[in-house]
Amino acid sequence: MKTISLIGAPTDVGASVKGAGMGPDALRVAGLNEALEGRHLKVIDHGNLHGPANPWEQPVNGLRHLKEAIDWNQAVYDAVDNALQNGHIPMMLGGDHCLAIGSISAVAEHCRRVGKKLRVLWFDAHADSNLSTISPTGNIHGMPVACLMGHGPKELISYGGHTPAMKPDEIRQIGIRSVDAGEKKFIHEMGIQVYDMRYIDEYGMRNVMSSALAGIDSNTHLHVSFDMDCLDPAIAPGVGTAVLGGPTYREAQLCMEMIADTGLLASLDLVELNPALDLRNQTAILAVDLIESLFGKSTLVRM
Ligand code: NNH
Ligand code: MN
Ligand code: MN
Ligand code: MN
Repeated sequence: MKTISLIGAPTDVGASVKGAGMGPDALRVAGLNEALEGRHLKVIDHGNLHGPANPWEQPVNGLRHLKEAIDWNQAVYDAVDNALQNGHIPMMLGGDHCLAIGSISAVAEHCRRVGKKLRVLWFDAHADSNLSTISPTGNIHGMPVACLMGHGPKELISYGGHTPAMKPDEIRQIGIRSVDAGEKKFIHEMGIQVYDMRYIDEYGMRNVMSSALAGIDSNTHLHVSFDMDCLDPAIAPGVGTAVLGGPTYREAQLCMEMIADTGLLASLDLVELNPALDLRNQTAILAVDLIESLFGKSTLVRM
């Protein structure tokens, strides 16, 4: 039986919209633990990590709340590292997406340790590839991909002791539809594979997922970093930075089911859920529904 380590990281220090810090508890209220147990998984809920309060300051040198982001990511790194060393599947419940820096740094370090290949699927409306010099906001939740590729403040790019934490060919971005001008240049320079919404429209989600999963094998550690704002705001209103025109419910389910079919999912981030902007916890309930599919729940009738 697989064991899931739930790691709550209740902070919004990486954002400028308040509320993502309530995400972990909203997911628990929506029945996350019970849903996972229903998938025949053992669940260890480690509760919520502790870290600095959000000072709600303006950016300094293009970075908002750098010190707080460093501390939160260290706590996430340590907790995810611990779960992986214990052979568990860490599920980091954000919190804003800056926390993926610590989470994926720990995952990448684990892969180096055990000799596994890493594949990260990054579901998001945004590219999260900003640098302090080009970010229009200074919000660190817009920078985790750049940090993981070794571009960012030194404390944020060296958690595992290896910089860059990961290589551009280890990540696939899916659902992207809001990219800042500087990010576009960075993505092209790095050669990151992006399945933007236009690509999804033209080729269909099935082809996108087949392509995003191409090349994985039994020695691959599959990590999903799921920003709830990836989804269309019509079904997921509880996010701080909603962007029109995301994947539908069925498209999102297909993504989850195709990942489940690989049997290789080994770690997960569920981030950017903002209960303060949600309607009767519907976005958290949707997240739990999608996570069930990610762990093999299926409506398939065909044999
Ligand atoms: N690109 C914008 C920024 O850097 C928005 C980032 N917001 C997110 N990213 N929610 O996933 O500020
Ligand atoms: Mn994001
Ligand atoms: Mn280590
Ligand atoms: Mn986003």
